[in-house]
Amino acid sequence: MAMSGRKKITSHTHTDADVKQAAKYERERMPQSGTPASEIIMDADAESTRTLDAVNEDTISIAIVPETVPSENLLVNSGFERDVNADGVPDNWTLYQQIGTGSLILDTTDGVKGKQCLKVTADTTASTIWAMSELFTVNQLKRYFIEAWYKCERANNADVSILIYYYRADKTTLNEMDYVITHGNGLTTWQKFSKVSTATLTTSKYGRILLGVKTPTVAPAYILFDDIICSLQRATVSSAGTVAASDSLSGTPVAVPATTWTTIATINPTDVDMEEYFVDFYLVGNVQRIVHARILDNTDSICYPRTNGVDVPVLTSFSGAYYSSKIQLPIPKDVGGHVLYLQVLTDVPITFFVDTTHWGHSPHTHS
Ligand SMILES: [Ca+2]
Ligand SMILES: [Ca+2]
Repeated sequence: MAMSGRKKITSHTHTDADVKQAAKYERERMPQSGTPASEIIMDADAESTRTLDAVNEDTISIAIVPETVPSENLLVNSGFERDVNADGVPDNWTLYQQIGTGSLILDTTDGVKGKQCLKVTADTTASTIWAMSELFTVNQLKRYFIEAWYKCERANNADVSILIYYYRADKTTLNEMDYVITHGNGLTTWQKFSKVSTATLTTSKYGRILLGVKTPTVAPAYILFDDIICSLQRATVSSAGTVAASDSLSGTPVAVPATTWTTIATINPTDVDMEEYFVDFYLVGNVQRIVHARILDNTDSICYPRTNGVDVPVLTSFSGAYYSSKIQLPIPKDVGGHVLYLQVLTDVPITFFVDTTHWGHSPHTHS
């Protein structure tokens, strides 16, 4: 996990070699261009990142989920440099002859990056021939950044096609598809095309990229592909998409019975492409007491804070003249579109006023 590299950077005992190694590690984890994670971690914002890590890992040990590391390319052998079994076909890519006949081979004489690329050929003008990637896991309603380099045998042959298939949980039932480009006109020089695709159906659990030659105007025809990216979409700049929302102090007090987790505020995050979410809340109670507090992600049926799958509610002490307390709870994942409940538990009945502020954060970026 990237966290091990990040911990090394934020240590106060690291050496220059450690920092260089960790920075290299972080760069290699980000196949897309943009601000390397290492810059974010080591620049002036490092203090806030370190504080967050300390909260997550050391104080309450919230499990880090994949969504919180820099987005990675979900494709295996995305540059077509690997052919371990030396059969002339790039490993991890499969021929799919949807209509007619064609072929899928390695081209060892060209490529936009490295020494090799993929060559997909359609034999006739009726052929639709694809190279299919391995399956990768997708999350419902999340956005995926797809980018591909391609170079056509013939210019303006109306044959460039790239799409993403989304599958149901059984990995075989096609649930929805999204064309990145279809019947596109390409050139005989390397071109790049990119798109953000959304898994719109909640039942879409796996994805796969298809690179193809679709019913070319003149045939046979081939298209070269190289340096393909499909990764979870990130914000365009750090914390882009953040929408801080503040709910004014509740005019209606909420009566919380003893020994029952009770919802005292409902939160609807509207941010997009964030990696983590924060809920600040200010409670005023009519009893001087210690209470438990947590966030219930009602969409995922998971409570935060949590560690190793176990809920770890925070304790807060109400003291002072107004029996008040201010708490911040981090949620280490993208909860955009989810419904969050702020809940408290007490051993005696208490009536609360609550004021919440909440916002998303995106420390890693996607240019
Ligand atoms: Ca390559
Ligand atoms: Ca092979």
